[in-house]
Amino acid sequence: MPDEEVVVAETLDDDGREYPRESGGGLASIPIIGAMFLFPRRLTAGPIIAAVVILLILGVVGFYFFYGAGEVNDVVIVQPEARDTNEDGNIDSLWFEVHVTPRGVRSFEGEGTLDIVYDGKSEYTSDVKISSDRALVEVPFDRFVNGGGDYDLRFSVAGKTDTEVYHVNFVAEEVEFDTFKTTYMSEEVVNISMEPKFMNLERFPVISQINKHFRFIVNMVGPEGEVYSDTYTMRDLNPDNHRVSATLDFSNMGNHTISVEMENLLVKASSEYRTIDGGEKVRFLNRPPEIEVSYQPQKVRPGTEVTFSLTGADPDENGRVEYYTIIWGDLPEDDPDVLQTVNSTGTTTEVKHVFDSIGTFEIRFSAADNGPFYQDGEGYHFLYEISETEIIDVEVKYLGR
Ligand SMILES: [Ca+2]
Ligand SMILES: [Ca+2]
Repeated sequence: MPDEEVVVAETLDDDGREYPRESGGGLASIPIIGAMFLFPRRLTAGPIIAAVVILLILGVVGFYFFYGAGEVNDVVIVQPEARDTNEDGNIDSLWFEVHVTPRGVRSFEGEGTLDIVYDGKSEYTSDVKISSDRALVEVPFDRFVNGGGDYDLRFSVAGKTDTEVYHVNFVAEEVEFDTFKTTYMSEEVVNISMEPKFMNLERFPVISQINKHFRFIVNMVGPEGEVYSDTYTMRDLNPDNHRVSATLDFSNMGNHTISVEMENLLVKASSEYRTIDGGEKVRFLNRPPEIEVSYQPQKVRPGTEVTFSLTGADPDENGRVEYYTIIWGDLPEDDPDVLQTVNSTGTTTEVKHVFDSIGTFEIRFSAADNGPFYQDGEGYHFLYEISETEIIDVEVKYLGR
C-alpha cells in the first residue's frame, strides 16, 4: 500500500536506519496517519488519545484559571453603617462590606481603593485587600469626618467603581451654655448647662449612641482670681439628653467668669468642629443679707422720738450690708427712707423717727448687700441682694390711756 510506504519512509532516520515497523492498517490507519503529521514517529493510538485528552484538560484548566483573572465585572458597597468598634457603648466607626463580581470563574483576589469624599474634597484614602471577592472595611470616624452632611464612599477595583453616600449627623457646630443659681446640699451653687447644637441636618443624631465621645471643658475664674477647670464627658453627666449640667461651688461672692469648650472626639483633629468655643459668661453668687430690728422706748407716744436699731449681716464671705430701706407706715409708701451704712462691716445702724399721730403702724425694713457688679456688652450691672422684709407693728398711743 502506498500509504504504508510513506509511513516507512518517515520512520527512517537521517542515517537511513529503519525503525521497527509499526503494526497497523485497516480502519485505524487513517487517524494514525493524520496524527503522525502532528506527532511524527512511532506514535500509536493510545498515547495520542491521551495527549489529546491532556491538551483538552490543560485548555479547560487554563481557561478556568486565566480567563478574566484580575478583572471584575462589578463592585458593590453593601449598606454602610456605624459601629462601636472599641466596644465602649458608643458608635465610633463607619463599617461596610464590598462585594466584587469577577469576570472569570475564579474568585477575585487583590486590592481595591477606598476614597471618602466630603464637600468635593478627599478626606480619606486607603488601599483595601479583597479576598475571595469580598472586603471588610472599617474606618474610624475621626479619620475622615470633617463636618456634618453627606460623604461619598468610592470603592474602586480593576477599573470598576461603586459609590455610596453615608450621612454624618453628629457634628455639632455650636455649643450653648447657660448658668443658673440653685441649692445643692443646702449650699448655693451655680449650675452650668451645656448643649451641643446640631445644625443643617435632616436627621438628628441619637445622642446616647455618640455622646461618650463628646467632652466639655469648663473653666472658671473666681472673684479672687482663683482658677477652676474641669472636663466633663457628656455621657457621664446625662447619657440620653443633649443637655449637660455641671455644678460649680461659688464660695466667694462676686464675679465668676465661666467659659466652656466642647470637644467632639469623633471628628478629625484638623476639623474646625473638633473643638467648639462655647463662649464666656460672667456670673456671680450672692446670698441676701439678713436683718434684725429693735426699737426704744417700747411704749411709743405721739410726737416723741423713737430710736430703731437695724442690725444687718451678709452671709457671703466678703459681703456686707450696703444700705437699709425703711417704709414707715405713717409716710408715703413710694418714698421710703434709704440709709447708707456708715461702717465697713455694715452691722448696726440707728435711725430715729417721730410718729405724729396715734395708731398702729406697720413698718417694713430691708437690707441690701454690697452685691457685686458684672460687666457685659450692655455695661455694668449692680447686683444687690435684698433681705427678706422685716415687719414691725408699732402701736402709738398716749401714755396712761
Ligand atoms: Ca465606641
Ligand atoms: Ca450677699
